[in-house]
Amino acid sequence: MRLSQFYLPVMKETPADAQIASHRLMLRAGMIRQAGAGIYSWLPLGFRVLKKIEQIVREEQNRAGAVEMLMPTIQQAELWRESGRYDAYGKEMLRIEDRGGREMLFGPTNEEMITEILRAGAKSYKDLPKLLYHIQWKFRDEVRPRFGVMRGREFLMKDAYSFDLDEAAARRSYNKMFTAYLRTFARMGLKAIPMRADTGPIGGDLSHEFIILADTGESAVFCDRQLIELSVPGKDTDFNDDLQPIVDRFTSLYAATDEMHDADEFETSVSEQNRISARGIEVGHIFFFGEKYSEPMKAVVAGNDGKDIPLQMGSYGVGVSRLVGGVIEAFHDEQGCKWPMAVAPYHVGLINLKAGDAATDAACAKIYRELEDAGVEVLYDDTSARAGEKFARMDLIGLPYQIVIGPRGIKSGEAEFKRRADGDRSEVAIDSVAAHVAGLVEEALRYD
Ligand code: 5CA
Repeated sequence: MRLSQFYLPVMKETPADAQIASHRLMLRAGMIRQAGAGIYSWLPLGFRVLKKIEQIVREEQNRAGAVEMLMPTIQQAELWRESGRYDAYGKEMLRIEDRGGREMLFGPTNEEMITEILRAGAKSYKDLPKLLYHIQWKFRDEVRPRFGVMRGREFLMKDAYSFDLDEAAARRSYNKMFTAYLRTFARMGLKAIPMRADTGPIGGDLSHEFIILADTGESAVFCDRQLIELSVPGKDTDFNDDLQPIVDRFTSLYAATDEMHDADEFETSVSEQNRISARGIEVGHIFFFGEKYSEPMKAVVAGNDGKDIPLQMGSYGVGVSRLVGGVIEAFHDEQGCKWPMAVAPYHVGLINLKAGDAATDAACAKIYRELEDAGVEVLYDDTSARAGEKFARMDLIGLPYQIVIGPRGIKSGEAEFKRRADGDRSEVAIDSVAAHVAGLVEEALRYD
């Protein structure tokens, strides 16, 4: 992509009302534009990161055996009356009336709708288990939308739902999602720690929040330092195996959110030097709630003996749009973002220091083509901006690698190569820089 063609409205000033780094940087780097309180447009650069995160979530859901579908954003109040949540959900639910006076709502979550879908289609115990998910915009009329996409009113969520015949089978589904989440966040470069959590308006009695530690996080959390060092299950994990040992490994060490914290247990079970009391960002939340929805909504299947079996359910959320902010909180400096390769909007930034100079243009065009041919995603700064402005802009948007080409380098046959993560710079021969960088990108994109 040529920058002259792209839309990248970067801001030089720091936006006054943005309190945390990710919110400031997303505005400054032209990733989002506020449309209303807690509602954002995703500009081209931000949209690319959102899509990369969404795709990692999707790949790991699929690997775990979940099946993708899509439910609408607008739901009927009727459905929510069946579960009793239409009134219970309170002011967080955005209620709408259509022209016929029918009560509708913008979905804050989809337990009711998916239960209705299974109720209509699954008739026999032979139709279970099922594990379904979608990635869809939600709306919650939050009291305090803040921190940009971190706590929005409209936000993108992956929500999965499991349906099983008994509690033991439901636990197996829970364990699949638990394991998939460990992998999902690790692929984005994040260390997300599963913590015992409160279930809130979703309900149930078994629940974990996946938390990344960050000073700007909204939740107070407590955990054992050893959790940070645990290695995440590899891509050869067989999701049809017994995953309980994996779950046990992560849940045997102390980790709890504020609401579930037990100060006495924390002190007795964790040695003093391993105790972490910190703040965290909730990037995922999983629940097992048995018959909470299937019972009032009469979602049953016929068992082997012809008797009705109520569906045992769980639900599993990932904050896809929140993760864009979460990754920035984990990877940035004063100058801007420092994207991990897996979620970077482009892999490489190519800077032309003298656009309009025939030799420099030709050298850049050649490198640009070679990189694209090698499958590398390149943002080519072919604009006439000054060098200083180009460097600052490239650091702000934080692409992992930069290649800089100017008349001086052309004379000596050298390009400058810069790694954004640590600022390391080196000279690479212009003729081989594309192949060299393509190799590094490929390596960085490899994962276990
Ligand atoms: N139905 C269940 C699981 S599918 C559910 O809705 N769970 S949740 O309420 O915990 O939301 C799932 C995830 O969505 C959270 O872990 C969080 O990462 C994200 N999320 C929740 N509220 C917001 C919000 N206001 N802005 C951005 N992300 C949010």
